[in-house]
Amino acid sequence: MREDTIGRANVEDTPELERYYAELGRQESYALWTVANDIEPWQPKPASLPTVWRYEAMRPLVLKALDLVSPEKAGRRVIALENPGRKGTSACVGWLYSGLQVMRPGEFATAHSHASSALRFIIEGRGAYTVVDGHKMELNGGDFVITPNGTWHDHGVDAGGDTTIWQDGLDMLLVNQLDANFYAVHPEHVQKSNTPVDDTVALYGGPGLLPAGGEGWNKPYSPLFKYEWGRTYETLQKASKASDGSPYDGIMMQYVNPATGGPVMKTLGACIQLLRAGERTKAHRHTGSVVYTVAKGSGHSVIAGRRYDWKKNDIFVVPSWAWHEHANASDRDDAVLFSFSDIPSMKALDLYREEALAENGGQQTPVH
Ligand code: GTQ
Repeated sequence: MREDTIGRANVEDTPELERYYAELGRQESYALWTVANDIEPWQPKPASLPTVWRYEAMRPLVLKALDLVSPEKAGRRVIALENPGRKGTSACVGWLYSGLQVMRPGEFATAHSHASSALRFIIEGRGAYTVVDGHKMELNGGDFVITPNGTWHDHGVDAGGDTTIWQDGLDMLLVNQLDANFYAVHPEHVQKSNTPVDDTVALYGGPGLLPAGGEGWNKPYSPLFKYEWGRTYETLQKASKASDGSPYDGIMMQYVNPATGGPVMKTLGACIQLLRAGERTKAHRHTGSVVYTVAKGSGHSVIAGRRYDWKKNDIFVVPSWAWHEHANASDRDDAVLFSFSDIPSMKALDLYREEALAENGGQQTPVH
C-alpha cells in the first residue's frame, strides 16, 4: 500500500517495474518498497477481530463431541476457537490458541510434553484432575492450572466425577512462528502420581509463605501449578474492600510464580479481575493479545469502539493495541473476568506498551 509521506514507500506501478518484480520473484526475492508499508506498520495492526464466543452456543457443540470421538482417537478432545479475522491460522487472537476440552467421568487423555506452555481454566464439572510432572491436582470449577513448557502432563475425570469442560490456552502458535516447537509422548501413556494430591498447592500456596532452606525453586515457571477458585475469589473480594484498584481494570490480580512474583510462565500470563457492582472502567490499550473468560456475573466490554455483551462462561478476545473498557451489568453483584495473554512474552522482548485514552479526547497518555 502506497503512502504519501516522506520516509514511506510510494512507488507507482509501471509495466517496466512489473516486469522487474517478476524477474526478482524468479530469484526468490522482492523489492522491499512493494511491501514496506505493510510490514512496518506505524502501530500494531492486528488482523484478529474482537469476538465473543457464547457459551450457550458452544456448550451443546462441545458436548456433542463426547459421542463423536474418543479421547484416545482424538489425542485431545477439544473444540478450538478460531478468530474470524484469522481463518486457517488456528488462532483465537494474535498467536494465542484456545479451546474447550471435554471429558466424561472415567475418561483420560494420555501424557505428553511440548515446548509450548499451556494453561487451563475449569469452566464446569467436578472431579477432574491434571498430573504435571508426577504432581496430581484435583480440579473444580474456576480453578486455574498450568502445564509449563517441557513438563509431562495428562488429564482425566475420576469415575465418580461429572463431565468436565475446561478451557485450554497455549502459546503453541507463537512457538511455531518461532520454529521452536517439540512434542513427545510419555513412554507409559499415563503418569504415575508419586506425591500427595495437591502437594504443590500445600507447599507453595501458603499466604506469603514459601519453604525455607533447601527447597528453593529454580525452574522458569511457577511451582504452584494450581490456583483454586475459592481462595482466588476471596482474595479479590478482600482486595476490593482495601483498594479502589485500577481505573482501567478494576480489582485486578495477576496469578504469579510465588518464587519470583512474576508471571506463572515465561510466555503466557493470567489474571483475574473483579468489577464491583455498577463499575465501569476507563479505556486503555496495550500490546499483547488477551483472551477473557467470564468467571462470574454479566456485563459488556467496548472493544475498538464496539460493544460486546457477555455473561458467565462466555469467552471474548481483545486484540493487541485495541482500546477496551469493561462494565459490570449489575448494580448489586460483582462480575469476575479470568484472562490469559502473551503479555509476559511482550515484556520479555521489551515490546510492551500501554496507553490510556485521554479524558478530553485529545493527546493520549503513555502509562509505561
Ligand atoms: O493438553 O497440552 O487444547 O497440547 C491443544 C493442544 C491442549 C494439551 C490443547 C495441547 C493441549
